[in-house]
Amino acid sequence: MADSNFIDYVKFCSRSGAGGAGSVHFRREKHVPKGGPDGGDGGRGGHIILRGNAQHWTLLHLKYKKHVIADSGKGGEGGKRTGADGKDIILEVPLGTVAKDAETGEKRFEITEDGQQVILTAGGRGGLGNDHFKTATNQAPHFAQPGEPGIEEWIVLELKLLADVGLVGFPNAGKSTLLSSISAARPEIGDYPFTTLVPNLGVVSYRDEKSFVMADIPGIIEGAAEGKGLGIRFLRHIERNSILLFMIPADSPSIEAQYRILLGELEKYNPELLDKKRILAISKADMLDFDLMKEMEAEVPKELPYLFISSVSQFNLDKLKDLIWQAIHS
Ligand SMILES: Nc1nc2c(ncn2[C@@H]2O[C@H](COP(=O)(O)OP(=O)(O)OP(=O)(O)O)[C@@H](O)[C@H]2O)c(=O)[nH]1
Ligand SMILES: [Mg+2]
Repeated sequence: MADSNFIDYVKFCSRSGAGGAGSVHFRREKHVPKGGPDGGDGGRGGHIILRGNAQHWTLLHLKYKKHVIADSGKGGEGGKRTGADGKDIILEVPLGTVAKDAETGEKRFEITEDGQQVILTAGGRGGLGNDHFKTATNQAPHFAQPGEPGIEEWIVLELKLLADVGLVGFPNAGKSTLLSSISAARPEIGDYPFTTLVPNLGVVSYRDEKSFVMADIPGIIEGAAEGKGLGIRFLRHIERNSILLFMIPADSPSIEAQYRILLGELEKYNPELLDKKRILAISKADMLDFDLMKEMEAEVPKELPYLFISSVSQFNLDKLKDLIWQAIHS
């Protein structure tokens, strides 16, 4: 089975703490019979905060958290003492985590750096103590501000993988096989469609200890944008990749037609995906002889660099790495 511990979507209720109430208090000292107001401010309610952590690769650790609740701030006290703030709750998330409002689907922010902290749900402000409300006409205010309530909201976190190259292809094109032959990743491989159900990442080492990261995602088919096959849920993983490697098997009836279908599905999902650099790998070239390869070259789309490759015979895999490396770094 594919790694079912890969969780790239979680939904939970996020509740920040209420602010503490401001205090109504008057100074009492031995020789000051009618002391002025000295009620302190209430403390801030605890925030719910997201923090980027490069050691995390999935949202699995948040899967069973349905409610995340921060403490309220404490009330202010006499002697202008401010109440303690409610404790913040910090959720560690992998880089590439996008926070959204679950009800509207609206994107709030994205965590892209290790240690980056962003407040997801802000704690309520503490109320001001009566000390703040003294005026010329009211020297002894008997009121203070209440604390601001906390916020309760449903949040969705989605993970986009941070890879340099994203593999795009129909099921069975040989994407997982390529990843396993040029990296240490061991995705499942099968001679049936939709072998890959969750994305896999692999680090591909390149000349002189250089490397890049490749993402193998489930195959997409015509109509994916309308939910066919596994749909396009996984396409968000390639939104962050700097280049796209299209993979079409050499035994396809028409390379050009398949390429156009894939392109069309990407465009329907997010037209910005078409701004990325593309490379075409015509896979399973071990099934072709040299003459057939020459013949097929005529019908390969000319708008992008292409290579015939074979993961089985290792044909052109080094050249493919060169091409990818150049595209990433140009
Ligand atoms: N002859 C040949 N067969 C290959 C090559 N690469 C992959 N295959 C075969 O093609 C089939 C599909 O390979 P996968 O790597 O699972 O394909 P995929 O694109 O990951 O498929 P999905 O995960 O279903 O989207 C398997 O039976 C592989 O053995 C190749 O270079 N040559
Ligand atoms: Mg696969």
